[in-house]
Amino acid sequence: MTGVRRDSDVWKVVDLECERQERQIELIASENHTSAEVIAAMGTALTNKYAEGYPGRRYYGGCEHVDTVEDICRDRAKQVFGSERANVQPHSGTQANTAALMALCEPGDRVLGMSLDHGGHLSHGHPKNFSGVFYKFSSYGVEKESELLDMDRVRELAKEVQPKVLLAGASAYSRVIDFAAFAEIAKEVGAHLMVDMAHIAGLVAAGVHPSPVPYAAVSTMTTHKTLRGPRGGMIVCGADWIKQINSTVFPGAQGGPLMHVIAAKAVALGEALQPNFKEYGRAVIENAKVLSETLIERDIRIVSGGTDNHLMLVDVSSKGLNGAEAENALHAVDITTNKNLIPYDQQPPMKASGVRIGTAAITTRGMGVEEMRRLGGWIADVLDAPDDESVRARVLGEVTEVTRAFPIYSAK
Ligand code: DSN
Repeated sequence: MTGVRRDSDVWKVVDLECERQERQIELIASENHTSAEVIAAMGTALTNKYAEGYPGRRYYGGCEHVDTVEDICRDRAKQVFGSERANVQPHSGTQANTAALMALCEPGDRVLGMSLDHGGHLSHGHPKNFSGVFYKFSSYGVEKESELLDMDRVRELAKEVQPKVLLAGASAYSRVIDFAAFAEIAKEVGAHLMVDMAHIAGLVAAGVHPSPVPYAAVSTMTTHKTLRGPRGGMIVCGADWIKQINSTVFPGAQGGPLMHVIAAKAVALGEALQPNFKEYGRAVIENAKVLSETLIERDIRIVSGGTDNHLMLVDVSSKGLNGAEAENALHAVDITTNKNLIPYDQQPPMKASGVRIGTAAITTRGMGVEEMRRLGGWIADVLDAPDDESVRARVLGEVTEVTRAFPIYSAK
C-alpha cells in the first residue's frame, strides 16, 4: 500500500511543496515540521474507518483497533498536559473552540476574549466566525505603551462585561500569559475560564511555559504548531467538564473523527513525552530570544520589545514598509513569514504594519543560536534594502546554503 504514486498530477505538486519546505526557512509561527513517523501514521488505512462516538461506545462496528489508538492518544494527552481528561477528536483548533464554547455557555451569552487586532484569534469573537455570530463577544487588548496585557485592565473589563466565559490565549502575543491571574478574575466575576493554548501547547508540554490546565475549566489547542503533531485540535479538561465536552465535540460540532489523524496525534504526543522534547522547547525559546535581539540590534522594532515564547511581532513600519511588502521581500529570499497586524495598527489587515515570525519549525530542523544571528542579519539586510538585487542574490545564496545543511526529512 505504501509508496503508491500513480496520479502524477497530484504527486508532482506534493513533491514541489516538499521541496519548497526543504528549501525555505519557515518562520510562520503557527507552522512546524512533524516527524516522518507522524506523517506515516496519517498515510494509513485508518482513514477508512468511521468511528462516531467514543472508545467502547461507537455507532459503527469494527472499531476495536481504532478504539485502542484513541485510548492511547487520550492517555498520552492526559500525561503530557497533566489533565484529568482529554478529547482528541477535534478536527481543528476552531472546532475545539466551538465545542468548548458550546459546553461552557449558551448562544447569546457574553464572552470576553482577546481582540484579534491585538493578537487574539478569529474564533475568539470575529463577527463572521461562529463565535461572533452565536455569542456576545467583548474584547480586551494590550496597553498602548507597553504592548502588554495589563491584568488590572482585564479585571476592570470583566467586571463591566460580566461574561459567562473569560477566554485567554492568543495567536500573536509574544509574552507569558498569566493564567493564574485570569483564573482569579474569572472567579471574581463568576465566569468559566477557557484557555486556547494553540500556539504554546508544545511549550506547555515541554514545561517551558506555565500551564493553563490547573486553572482553566477547559483548555483547547491545535496539535500542529509548537506541539509538532498532525494538523488538528484537542481539548483537555477536568473530570467535571468531560461529559459536556464529549457531547459538544460529537455530535455537537463534528461527525466522524479522523482516526488516521488521531493515530498521528498519538505518535506526536509520544514524542512530546520524550526527554528531548523539553530540550526542543528550551531551544525554541532561546532561538526566538536571540533572533529578536539580533533584529533589535539592527534597529528593527519588536512589539513589546522582545519575546518570552516562540514568536515575535516585527514592526516593519520602522523600515518604511508595510507587512505585505516585508512578507514579499522576505519570500523572495526563501524566508517565509506572514504579514500581521500590530497593536493599534493603522493599516488594514491585508497590508498590516508587521510580520509575525516564529522559531518552532527552524528549531525542529536543528538550527541554533548561530543560525539565528545569521538569520536576523539576513532579515535586516532585506528589510533595509528590499529592492536591492545584489542583497537579494547574496541572501538567497546564504539561505540556500543553510537550509541544505539542515535538511528536514531528506537526510534523516
Ligand atoms: N491561523 C493560525 C495562526 O496562524 O496563528 C491560528 O489558527
